[in-house]
Amino acid sequence: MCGIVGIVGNRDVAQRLYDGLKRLEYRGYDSAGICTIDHGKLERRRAEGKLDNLARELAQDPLHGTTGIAHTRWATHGAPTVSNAHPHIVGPISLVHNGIIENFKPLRDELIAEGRKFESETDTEVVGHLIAREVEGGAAPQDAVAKVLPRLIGAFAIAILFRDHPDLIIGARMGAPLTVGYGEDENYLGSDALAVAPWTQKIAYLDEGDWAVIRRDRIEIFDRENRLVEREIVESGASSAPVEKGNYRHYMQKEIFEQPIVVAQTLQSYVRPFEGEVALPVGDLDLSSVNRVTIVACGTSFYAGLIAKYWIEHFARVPVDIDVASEFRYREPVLEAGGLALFISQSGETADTLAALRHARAEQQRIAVVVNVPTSSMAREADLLLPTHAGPEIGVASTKAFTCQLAVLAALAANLARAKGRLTPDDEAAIVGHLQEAPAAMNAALDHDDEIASMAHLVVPARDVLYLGRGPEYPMALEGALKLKEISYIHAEGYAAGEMKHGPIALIDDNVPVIVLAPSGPLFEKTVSNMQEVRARGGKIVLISDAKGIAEAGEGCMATIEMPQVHPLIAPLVYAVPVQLLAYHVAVLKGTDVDQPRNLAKSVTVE
Ligand code: HGA
Repeated sequence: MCGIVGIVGNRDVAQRLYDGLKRLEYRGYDSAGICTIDHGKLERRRAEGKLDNLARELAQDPLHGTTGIAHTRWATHGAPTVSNAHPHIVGPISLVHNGIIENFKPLRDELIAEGRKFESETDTEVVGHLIAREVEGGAAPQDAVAKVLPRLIGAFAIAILFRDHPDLIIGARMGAPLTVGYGEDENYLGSDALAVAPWTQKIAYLDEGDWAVIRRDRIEIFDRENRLVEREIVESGASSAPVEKGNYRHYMQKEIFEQPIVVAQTLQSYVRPFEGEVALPVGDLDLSSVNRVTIVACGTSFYAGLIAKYWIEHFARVPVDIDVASEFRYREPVLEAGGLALFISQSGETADTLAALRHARAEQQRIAVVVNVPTSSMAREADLLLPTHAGPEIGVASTKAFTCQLAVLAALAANLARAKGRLTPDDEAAIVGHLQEAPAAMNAALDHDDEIASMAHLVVPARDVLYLGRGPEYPMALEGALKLKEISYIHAEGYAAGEMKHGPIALIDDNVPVIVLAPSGPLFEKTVSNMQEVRARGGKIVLISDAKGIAEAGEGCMATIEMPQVHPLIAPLVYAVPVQLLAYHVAVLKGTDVDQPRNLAKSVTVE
């Protein structure tokens, strides 16, 4: 979500801070701002909306100064207005914040009772006042921060500038990521390694409760007990090259088309095609002793987890519980010690999923994570790290990270099945063979792009859309509906095809397109029966199936989209493609902001 960048530098920083924000814009685009210290004054520019608006402000009225902080906001408290935009300035200090201060109300009441005046509706501003109050009372910056941090409840990463200390930024984290970067005669801070990648590859990740005093020539890190600590300095490996769109109109489109390659790359780490074996880097984690798997994730990653439930139960015959992360912790799940808890997240920073991981750890679970950022908090806290190799995903609606997650999860299901003695070597070789076919089949699905683009207009006028599927195509139906909601702003619901008649069938009329995902195979006839029930009530159907399925059931449909004939195991990877392309083309026709849809942000670091 919100992105933070800071530089304690040896030359003007505003342009570089802006460039840093550009790299973080996908995290939030409600507003953006930069504050520097210039000749003993805090100077700030802020703008509502996308970064281009801030660029215009900076062009009209440039900022100078060699130390500064910057922020791109995804609003939680207070509308996305200029007055709520960060950095906030309170007397002698300025600060930016990612996260939520849960006890902001009593703190604000306390500060207002003392006569302090607030300029924004944010939770963040209370932190500014608390620190400013200490500094105005004569405290040194470090003492002020050490005094205030224990009063904050919630999740935060903050960066603070002190007007009277032009060579200083203090950063702190609790529940939201923060990184410090080591440069030549300059030092940096960022909400992830990507933010500081053009300036340094030498970074340290702050631990929970850490705070860092960053000066031009040194960085000191303190833990939550205010003890000076060392945190390992690592090579970030983050690319400093901006991710380009190439010949594509949108990042999302590019990322959809990258899927065959990145899925193939991901599979390379998990299968040995010549030996016909799956090969997970399980280390000393004994999968044969796993008798229950608990999967926890949010959004699209949750749907990947739902598909994995089908696979793990089918192949390994190990029961799987699955929860959305925001519910998991609070419903007091019963977890037997030694169980395997599996967390799925593109960023590896999703606040709810990370909190759920820590809850599972406290309940003596073994922790496996599927993440796309191998340096993320979840990756660092896992017993078993299963990275996807999707590369940076910039489009806010997840596409390639999702199919790479599916590739890893299929390999995990097979590995678990082998460890449980449920797979013969021939079965295993067959699974590996099917997985190896996925990239080519996804390519074949992409060949239908033009056709999908030209039928998208059938969906554009709809106010509501239903997606139906059975088996692993049921979670795909949920994902299809989510994609439509996210980027085309059409209300869509995904349903298990057999569940239609228990309620949603009442919605059917000729204004509600019903998109049916039905690869031919064991569940095909059943899904087609449900489709007929829709048709009998005047429903307009888009059938996504293979040639055989379309030949059997395509007649009378409003449209059909033909997929290659594939083994049921890889059907979700292949059927993800038309589902994504359809949402994409509908969104383009509707003229929405495909890569940065309203109200959404990538990397959801607040609960
Ligand atoms: N609560 C702060 C920061 C929001 C945030 O971190 N979003 O990711 C605000 O609303 O400004």
